[in-house]
Amino acid sequence: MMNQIACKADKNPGKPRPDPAALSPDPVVRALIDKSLRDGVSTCFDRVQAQKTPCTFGIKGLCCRNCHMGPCRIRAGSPRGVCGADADAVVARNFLREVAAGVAAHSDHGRHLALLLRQAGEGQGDYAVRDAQALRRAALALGVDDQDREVGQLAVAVAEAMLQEFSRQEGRLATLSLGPLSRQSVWRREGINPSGIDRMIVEALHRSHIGVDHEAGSILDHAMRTALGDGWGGSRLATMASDILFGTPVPVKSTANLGVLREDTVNVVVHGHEPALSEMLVVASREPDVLDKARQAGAKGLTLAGVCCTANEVLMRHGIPVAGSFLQQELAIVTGAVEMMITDVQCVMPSLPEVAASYHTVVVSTSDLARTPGARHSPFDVRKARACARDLLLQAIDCYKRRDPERVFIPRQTSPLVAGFSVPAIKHMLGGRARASLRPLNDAIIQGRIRGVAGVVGCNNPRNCQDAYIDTLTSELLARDVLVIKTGCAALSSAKAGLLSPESALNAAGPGLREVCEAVGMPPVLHMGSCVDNSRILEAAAEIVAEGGLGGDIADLPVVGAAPEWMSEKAVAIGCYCVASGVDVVLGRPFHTAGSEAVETYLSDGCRERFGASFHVQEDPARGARLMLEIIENRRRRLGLDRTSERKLLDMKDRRQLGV
Ligand code: SF4
Ligand code: MSK
Repeated sequence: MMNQIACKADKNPGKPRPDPAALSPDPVVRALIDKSLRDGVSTCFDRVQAQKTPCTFGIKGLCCRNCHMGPCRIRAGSPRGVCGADADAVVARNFLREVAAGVAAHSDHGRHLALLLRQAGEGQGDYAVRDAQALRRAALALGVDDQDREVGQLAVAVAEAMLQEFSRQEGRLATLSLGPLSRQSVWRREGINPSGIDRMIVEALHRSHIGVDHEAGSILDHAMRTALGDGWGGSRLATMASDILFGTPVPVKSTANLGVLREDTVNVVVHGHEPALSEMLVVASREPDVLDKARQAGAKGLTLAGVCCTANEVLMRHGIPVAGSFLQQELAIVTGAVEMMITDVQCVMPSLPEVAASYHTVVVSTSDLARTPGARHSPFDVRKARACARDLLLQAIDCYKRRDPERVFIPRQTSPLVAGFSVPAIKHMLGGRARASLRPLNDAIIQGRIRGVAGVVGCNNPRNCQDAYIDTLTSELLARDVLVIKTGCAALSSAKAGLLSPESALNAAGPGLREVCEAVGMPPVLHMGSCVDNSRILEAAAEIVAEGGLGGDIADLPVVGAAPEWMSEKAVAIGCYCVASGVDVVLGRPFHTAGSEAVETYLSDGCRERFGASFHVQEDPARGARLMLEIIENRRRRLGLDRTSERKLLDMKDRRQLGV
């Protein structure tokens, strides 16, 4: 019997204000949706009702507005646009543009961090290299000679090498060499090696301009190429630069859900994706004179909390509490207890200032590329980072005086969690300081105690019952002895559900997984970071291959990915680079590609034949879990691991006999 987390069905979908119980299993979310209704505030949970019936052309990918002879809608009576483009070309071009936008978002984040790393290396501003080991690892990965270079010089050289990956005009990305050799030959064979990250994005827009690339297969090959430039390029560089500047995460305790906000403190919520400002806000929030100012304003202190992936960044490195995931950004303000929401880029709802207008909250935008009408714009100057961060906190303290206690309601529920599982941290956990290694994990998978590894990632989407798919899937995989790794808002769903608490996760784990995790002191659900940190999942997959015993390629490993409640274009890019890297991906919601059989066939059978992995759509969480288990078991069968073997410590001779 599958352990399904249920949302009550909305019995009256036509009514404008839905029953909160239909929208989320999380009592905190339900209570605050109730409050939003009482306060007369509209949130995404209301707006989605008005958008219940999406455009049938849009949902199939059949609407083209790439030139002004259109827009054209492809349908039975008019199977071609004015220019002559057919359904396959239109759907494929729309898909490619989604991938390009997702890659652009992740990679621009990576570029900003590479620029910040160069500045830190030059000794300008308030940032410095915090993790010299991460710097040396990055130098090795990028082929930068680290001999006789002091840390600052090396940081500049590494940053320059990173920036070259964006602008490279010819030849393949250097960071592709971080993939297993067998995978590199698949990319070469299939002609999808990306060159410079920016060049791939530009080419995606060029190819999908009117009158350029009209062949679905060729267009989709470029989608895969561009996406690889994200997973092994832009996102990987973002993660590397963050680790160098702010430290490679190690396990850290914290708490999740809106109950982390406090009635007696100034509450500041950071929101978005890039860690530069939020890191400095962490520093400033601990400065004695800032805390004195908060006390002088009548508060007992200052609480810094996060939503979305900025939350994940400061959680992973500092244990800053998590207020919630993507769908909780408006509800954080609805508590009436948030003085300031400080936003940077991506996943920031433009409705925030309107919600804030019903309370005393000030919404601040800090990036010149992300302005929102109604938000106070306070551009973040990385050269004066600490001063900017202090100034924002002092403004937030000022807002506290305007808080109306009558409007405050903070549901008390919170969940304890442990996060901070970078690949070096996992290796250290498994093998100790002297023998840090993934070997014990590979051995446990070979023995069948752990059946495989599942990456459960991506967003929340108000068209789904929030968290329900993610929570059901995670519980079911754990019960079937699958190690679950998490990033993004999917990690925050599990945090709220208590599954990032090692004790609760161990209770939910099957006997084999539990035994291994208890023996090595590792939780069965590992939070690996933000959306760009999906690159850590690729890093882990490559290291599992290198460790040996589970085949020679990522497509051989008993691993599988899922994006149960995804919504963003970044998730489309992530899905593509995972599949092109050999990881099957289960989507809880379909792409907008149903209008073209050729495109759907490419993404399923075509990808399977060429990359050894493909996309699967399953909208039911219990069936989604079964599908993921089937994928894992099929891969085990191909490796000859379909029988649970006697418990045996493998020596080198045994490993050789496994045909590694
Ligand atoms: Fe229509 Fe072709 Fe222009 Fe698209 S590119 S809007 S299909 S004419
Ligand atoms: S924040 S992209 S809603 S995971 Fe990275 Fe969450 Fe998805 Fe944004």
